[in-house]
Amino acid sequence: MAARLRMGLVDCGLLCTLLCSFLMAAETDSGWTYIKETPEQHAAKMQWWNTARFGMFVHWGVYSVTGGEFRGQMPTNSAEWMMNKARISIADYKVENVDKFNPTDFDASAFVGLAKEAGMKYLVITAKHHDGFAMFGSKCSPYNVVDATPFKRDIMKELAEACHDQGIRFGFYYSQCQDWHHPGGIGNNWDKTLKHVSFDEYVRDKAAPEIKQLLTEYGPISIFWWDTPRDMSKEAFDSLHSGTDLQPGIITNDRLGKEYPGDYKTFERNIPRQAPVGQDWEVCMPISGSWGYKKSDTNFKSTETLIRNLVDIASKGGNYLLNVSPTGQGILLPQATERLKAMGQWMKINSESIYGTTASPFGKLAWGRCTKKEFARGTTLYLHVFDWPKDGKLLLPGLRNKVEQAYLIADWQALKIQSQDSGVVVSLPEKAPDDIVSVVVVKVSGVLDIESTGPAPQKDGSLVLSADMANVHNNEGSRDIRLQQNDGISHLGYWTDEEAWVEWSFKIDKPGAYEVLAELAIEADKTGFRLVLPGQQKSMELTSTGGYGNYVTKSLCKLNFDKAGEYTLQIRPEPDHWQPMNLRQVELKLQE
Ligand code: FHN
Repeated sequence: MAARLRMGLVDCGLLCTLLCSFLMAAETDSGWTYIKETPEQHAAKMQWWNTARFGMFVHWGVYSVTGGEFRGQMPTNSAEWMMNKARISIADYKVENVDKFNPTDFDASAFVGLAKEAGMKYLVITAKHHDGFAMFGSKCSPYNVVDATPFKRDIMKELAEACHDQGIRFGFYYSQCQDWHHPGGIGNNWDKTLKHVSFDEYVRDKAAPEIKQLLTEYGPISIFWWDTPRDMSKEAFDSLHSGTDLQPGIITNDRLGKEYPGDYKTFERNIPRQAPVGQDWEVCMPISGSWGYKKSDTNFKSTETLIRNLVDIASKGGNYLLNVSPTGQGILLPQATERLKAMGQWMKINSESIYGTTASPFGKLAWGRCTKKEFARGTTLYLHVFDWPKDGKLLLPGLRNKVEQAYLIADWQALKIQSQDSGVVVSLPEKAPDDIVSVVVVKVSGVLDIESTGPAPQKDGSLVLSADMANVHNNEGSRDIRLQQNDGISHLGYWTDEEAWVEWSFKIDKPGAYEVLAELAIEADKTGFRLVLPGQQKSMELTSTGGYGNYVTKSLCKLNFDKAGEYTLQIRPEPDHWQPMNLRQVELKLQE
């Protein structure tokens, strides 16, 4: 069958006005194949999102009534998983949680007002989490806040209106696969009263119609946040994803399933050391330990950590989706409220260094982070100083541009600058304007010109590529390579993921043959990896050094650098031969 263009379903009038501003689908013999937007369409759609940089995530459900507790039991996991972890029957969950959900203190305007005060530009809330309970007046399932609780109000409707009134972008989180209440949903293997039906019936009878309702009855929806993808049939994927065609320019994340990368990559709880290349991305993170309100959760991140996380993520070009957990009363704990207000105070003075900025043009900065805004005539650099230098000197390593202006964002105090071989030095006042992060603005003219400040060659031409100068390429999730320290010496550790790799960028001044030496510790009998340089690579197999703490310097091989210049060296695990190792440094020793 010749491919033919087909828009989304449902209302042709609505859809006709959405022409070409969102994903289109071409119907082919094998079913749906989504045609990605053009890069220009994608960039235009993401423009507000890439300006926002900061959003509020909200995990709120009937689990909040008991703060994750069930008849005295406190499951180990995040509170919204209580039904699963405590293997609670649907009947008991109804009695203990659903029937008691009555958040009479909930005030949508005040709630959205707090997000706005914190400097957040968008809000994503759990419309339905894995427990299957709809926090909106679902028309296809009575298992919802309007029909099944004493509260009887459509929380999603109230929040959608409050966000619209206050200029905050609004989005839904929807657990499209896991559903511990519907007999066709994934995940409930403990309640024997559940008479299972097919997953496709769950998609047809609940997920797809609820998604469609959320995307047609709650006004403009800017984000759809899928979660915990599982293998699904192509029909199921297409049925769920086609719902998003109902909202012009809606942004979706990467968690519908492997077929749909979505518009941006998500990281969870941890900030990647390096930004993913060529992708928009967001870190979601609970302000405390649990996503949903958990009575026993006192693990609130400090305001310093929260502000520095926001800065760190923005300096890598990503967004921070900070999660809060309303209680069964519909309010936030004071620990959360006070942190959000404090972040708002910081943003009141410094938000220009976050909103609409792009990633730092520098490598690692000893004193903090940098964001930037590029213009036709030049670039504005925002220097986020975590550690105020005692000598009052702030080095912008390798910067060659002419500096037009430098000042403190807090009070516009002009600052002296000096250009030197190592870069530009900004002279700072003795006292930092802000105890957590002080921002220095440096405006430079012309196209950014920054000399690589990777590892510098030593006098004998040799080079040390240390752990803390490595660019780490991790996959998302907990199996990350981590920069760790033992006895004050950094090493790359926890390298459990054979798809994770590291790389150094450096400059060779003296061409010639170099011996490659590595200082490393191997616990397993042996491990295999490759050294990769442009145009050449060498496979290595090393034997145990006796343990993760037993570092040995091993000669790996000889490499030729035919001419002086910039190079990159990668260390990549050899699939099926890899065993984790700790790596302190690689030395390139020039051979006489
Ligand atoms: O299982 C969920 C979890 O409860 C929470 O919603 C997080 C938020 O990103 N997502 C899943 C775990 O990755």
